[in-house]
Amino acid sequence: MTQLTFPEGFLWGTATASYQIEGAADEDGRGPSIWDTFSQTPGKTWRGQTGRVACDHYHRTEEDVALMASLGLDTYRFSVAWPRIQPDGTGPVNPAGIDYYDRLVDLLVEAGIKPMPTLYHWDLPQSFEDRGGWPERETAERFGDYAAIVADRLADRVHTWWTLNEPWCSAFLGYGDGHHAPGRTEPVAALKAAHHLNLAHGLATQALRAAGAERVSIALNPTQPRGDEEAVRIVDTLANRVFFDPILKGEYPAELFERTAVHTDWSFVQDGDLEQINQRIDLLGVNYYNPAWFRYNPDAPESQVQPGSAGVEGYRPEELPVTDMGWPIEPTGLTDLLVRIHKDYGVPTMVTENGAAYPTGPGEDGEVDDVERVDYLRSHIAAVHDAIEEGADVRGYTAWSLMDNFEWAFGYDKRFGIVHVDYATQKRTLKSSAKFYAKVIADHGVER
Ligand code: IFM
Repeated sequence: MTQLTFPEGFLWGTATASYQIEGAADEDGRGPSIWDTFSQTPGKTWRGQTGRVACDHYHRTEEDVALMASLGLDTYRFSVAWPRIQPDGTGPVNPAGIDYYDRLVDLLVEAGIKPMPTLYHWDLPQSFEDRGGWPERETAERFGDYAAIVADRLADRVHTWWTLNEPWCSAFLGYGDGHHAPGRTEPVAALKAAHHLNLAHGLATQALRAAGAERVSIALNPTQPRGDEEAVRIVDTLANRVFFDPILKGEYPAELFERTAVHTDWSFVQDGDLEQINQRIDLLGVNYYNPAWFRYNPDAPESQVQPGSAGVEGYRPEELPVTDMGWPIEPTGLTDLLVRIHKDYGVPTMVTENGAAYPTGPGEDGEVDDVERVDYLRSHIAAVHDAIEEGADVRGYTAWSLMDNFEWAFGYDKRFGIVHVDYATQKRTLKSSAKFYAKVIADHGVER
C-alpha cells in the first residue's frame, strides 16, 4: 500500500441538500416546492415517498453538526431551500427561514467547519412552476434577487457559494424525460430551462459578488462519455458544453444549435445573456459517480432526456461492477474528467459530490460495515490524486452524502450516506465508511 498525500489546503467535506434531509416541510412559513408537489403525485416516487420528514435535520441540526465535527470535516456543502426564504419565490423574506440558515452557518463556524451553501438544489418554489418554471425567463431573474437576500445575511461567514447544483438534472430530468420534478416531457422546455438556469447562475454570481461573497462557483454533473469518437463528441456537446461553454467561455457551441434545430431556433437567448452568464467563477464544482458509454448509430432515435441526441445510443459494458443504483464503478472516469476540465477550460475544480448507494444496514452488533462504499471512496479519492498528479488544480473532495436521505424518485430505497439513518427512530450511526473517511481527513490522504 502506498500513502497518497494531498496538497496543503486541499479541503475534505460532505454534502447534503435541503429537500433530501430537512423535513419540516410545512414549518416556520416554508412554502411548497415542485418536489413537494411531484412526490405527492401518485406514481412519481418509490412507494409514494416524500421529503416531508426526511432525516428531520431541521430539528436535529445541532446533533448533525456535532456529527460532522466528530468526523473532522473541513467543509460542509448544504443547500438553502428557496421556499423557506421566499415561500412564494418572490416578495418578502420569511424571517424564520433565513434565521434557520443563519444559525446553521453559526453552528458550522463554531465547529470549525467551513460553510458552503448551494442556493438551488432542485426545490423550486411551486409558484414559479405554476407560471411556467425554468423555461420562463422570470424564474432566472427572481433567482438573482433571492441570491442577494441570502448573501446579504450569510456572506460574512460563507467560505464558498454554489449557485446551482446539477442544472443538467433540473433541465433534462425535470423537463426532458420527466423523472424529476416538475415531471414534464417537453424537449423545447428542457432547452429553454438549460439556458435560463445558466442565466440564473450568472445573475446570482453577480448578486453574490455585490454582497461581498469571497468565492463563487456552480456544481455541475458533467457526463464522462466513453465510446466512439462521434458519439462522445455529441454527448459532450449536448450534456456538458451546454453548461461549460456559456459559463466559462461566454458562448454556446454551434453544434448544440445544429443538433437541436429540429426543436428550437434558440431565439429565447437574448442579446447580452451570454455576457451575464460568463461571470468569473473561482472554481468549478464537479459531481461524479460513473462514466457513461455511447456509440454512434444513425438509426438510433433521440433519447427523451437529451434533445438533439438522435444517432447516439447508450450501452453498458457488462463486465464492470455496479452500485445499488446499477451505476458502473469506474474511478478513472473521475481522473479523466478533472484532467479534461483543466486542459480545456483551465479552471480550478473541487469534487462537490462523489459516492455510492449500498443498502448495508446495522448488523447484530449494531455496526454498519459498508465495505463496498469504503472501496468506492478509497478508489475515487485515489483517482482525484491521480488527476492532481496529471496537473489538474483540484481544491477539495466532497463525499455524497453525509447521511442516508431522500433519494428523489427512488425515495428512501437508496442509501448514499456515510452515516446510517434509521428512519423510524431517526437514529444516526457512523458506518465503516464514515470512520474510513475520518481517517482520510486526519491523514490528509489515502492508502492505495
Ligand atoms: O442524491 C443526489 C443528489 O441530490 C444530486 N447528485 C446525485 C445524488 C445521487 O443520485
